[in-house]
Amino acid sequence: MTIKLYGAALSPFVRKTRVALALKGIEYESVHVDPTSLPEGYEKISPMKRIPALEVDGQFLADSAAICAWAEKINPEPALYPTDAMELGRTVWFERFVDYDLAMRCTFAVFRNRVVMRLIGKECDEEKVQHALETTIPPLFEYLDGELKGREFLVGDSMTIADIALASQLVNFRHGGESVDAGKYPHLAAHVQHMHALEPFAKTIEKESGFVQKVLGNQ
Ligand SMILES: N[C@@H](CCC(=O)N[C@@H](CS)C(=O)NCC(=O)O)C(=O)O
Repeated sequence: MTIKLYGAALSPFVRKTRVALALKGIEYESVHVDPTSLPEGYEKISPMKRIPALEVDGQFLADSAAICAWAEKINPEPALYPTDAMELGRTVWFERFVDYDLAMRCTFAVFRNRVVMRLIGKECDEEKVQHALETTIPPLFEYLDGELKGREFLVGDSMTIADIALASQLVNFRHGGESVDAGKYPHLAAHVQHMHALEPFAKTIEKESGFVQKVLGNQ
């Protein structure tokens, strides 16, 4: 099987996919695709022209959720999706909540302004960042904190794709110079600390942080 993963470093969705593939021991070739300057014909690979996308023997899959679901079937161990019906439903819900609602605020408001804008030579809209930090992020963190109370993982007793998706978005929050306040959200802060210390997150964060610091230091 020839597998190619199209994407770029710093994308939380690409990182999520890479972590899942690494945990499952699925090997692939990394193809760098910058979403701001896509290769010609990329819409054939990803109809909405987003990263990540996967190519398997000439067939394509777009979206991190689709790629991770594929990986689960290709290599079921370690299981990242529960077998119990309600637990599976809750895992899919948290993955979606994190990839859309949390991403909108932590990645597309905070990280994009603080890091990506600078990377492309534009101004950071700090007002947007502050609005996210003060208004739109707190209710989501509160919800996640409540869900993690007394638990190591979001669903069941082992790591699922929901934990990986959450930890991946919070890497971008961290690159944006922010962290989860352990005083306000102790359970969420403990979860992120635990997840970010695990491989392959730890090494990835170290590598990416060096790059982000360089970008920010060059301003
Ligand atoms: N739901 C998608 C989101 C992917 C996504 O938004 N990727 C960003 C990079 S972080 C992208 O490609 N943006 C370019 C665009 O939307 O035009 C997934 O989970 O893969």
